[in-house]
Amino acid sequence: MPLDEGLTLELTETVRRVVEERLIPAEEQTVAEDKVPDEIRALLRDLGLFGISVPESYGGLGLPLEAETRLMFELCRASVAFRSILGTNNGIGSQGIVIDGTEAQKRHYLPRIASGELIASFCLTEPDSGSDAASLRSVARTDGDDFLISGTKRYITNAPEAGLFTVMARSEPDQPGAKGISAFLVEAETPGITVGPWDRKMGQRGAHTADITFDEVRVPATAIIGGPERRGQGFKTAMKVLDRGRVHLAAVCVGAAQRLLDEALSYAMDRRQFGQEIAQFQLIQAMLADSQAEIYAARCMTIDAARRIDAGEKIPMLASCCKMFASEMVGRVADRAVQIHGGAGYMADYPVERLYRDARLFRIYEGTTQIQQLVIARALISEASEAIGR
Ligand code: COS
Repeated sequence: MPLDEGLTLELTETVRRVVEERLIPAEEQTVAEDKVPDEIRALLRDLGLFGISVPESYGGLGLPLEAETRLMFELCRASVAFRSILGTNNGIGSQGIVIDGTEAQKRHYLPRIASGELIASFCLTEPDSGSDAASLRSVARTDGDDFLISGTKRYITNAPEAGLFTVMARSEPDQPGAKGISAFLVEAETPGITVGPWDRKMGQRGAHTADITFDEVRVPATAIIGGPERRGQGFKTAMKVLDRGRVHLAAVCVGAAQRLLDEALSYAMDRRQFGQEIAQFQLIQAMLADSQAEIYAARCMTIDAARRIDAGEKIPMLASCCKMFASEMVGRVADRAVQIHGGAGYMADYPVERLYRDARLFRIYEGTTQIQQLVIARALISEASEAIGR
């Protein structure tokens, strides 16, 4: 049984308080050290936030996606680095197991993922395979009953901390594209794995990504998500994981945008020019109002999509709509927040300078805006073709 509504509301309220009292005050330290402080990590673990989406029967909170998105609206008012340390455990690192895993895989991994003891990462992207995910070149060669995985994965979130990788690799060399790919559960301690230094990024300091190389990493056939019978089905697992992840990410964007608007409003009500608070000027008001309306729109879309997923609907097209709209929206809100701050918005003394850089990634990761457009348009054309019998 998932947490009941009262407890979920209580948790959301607690997260709101923790954001104000602990997370926002810890942002500067996180940036300076490029690392989320250990005590903050422990606090988030104690709240159960590493297992929001893991079913209760496997030690998680088992929240429906709608409740998860509401939590993200709150949590992501603080630097998204805090969300990032638990994001893969709730999303791309665990959902492959939750959606397609065997009972044994669920029992073995999910309780430790939910508690935060085990960090789980998702390895799809490669140096030569980003948007065109089905072109990935990592191979999983059979060797007796085992597979030997070789290849390089790139920009892997939480790789330096991870104990478990979901690795998409080509197990069927004669099958081109998506069909030849399997999803493997690979423990970080397995010989042959090298995690590179963490990447230097434009923003989101404290959230770590790194390259990983796999050199003949031996795993049994039972490491395939769903077991040996799901061999060759890994791309579909990855896409299903991303559908849910894109709605989660839209919620992250809503939270980040709300923070930017809060900062902009507070500055506008404080800053005086031409004899009055700049918030009294209609051109400033227009920027505030546009931001508010767009945040509200993204919030409604995200909740609607989450409810549909909770009800068992398959909605890849709507998930892409959410991710595209919300990530583009937070880009516009960030731009206006800097504009409202004027020269101060360009200075590192004010949080909007950093939040603006942090927001830039949302339009890129977990599928660029252009990939979301492609998914949306393809779905429209396919539905219309079916309707007219083409
Ligand atoms: N759910 C289930 N199955 C899906 C699916 C989904 N959401 N999307 C695609 N599939 C299935 C298709 O049905 C198809 O199976 P069949 O051949 O049996 O019909 C297979 O997967 C291949 O799909 P498709 O032909 O659409 O693959 P493409 O190579 O044309 O492209 C895109 C798919 C571009 C949408 C995909 O590569 C993508 O999302 N790229 C972005 C990757 C990304 O987000 N990376 C971010 C880093 S990971 S955090």
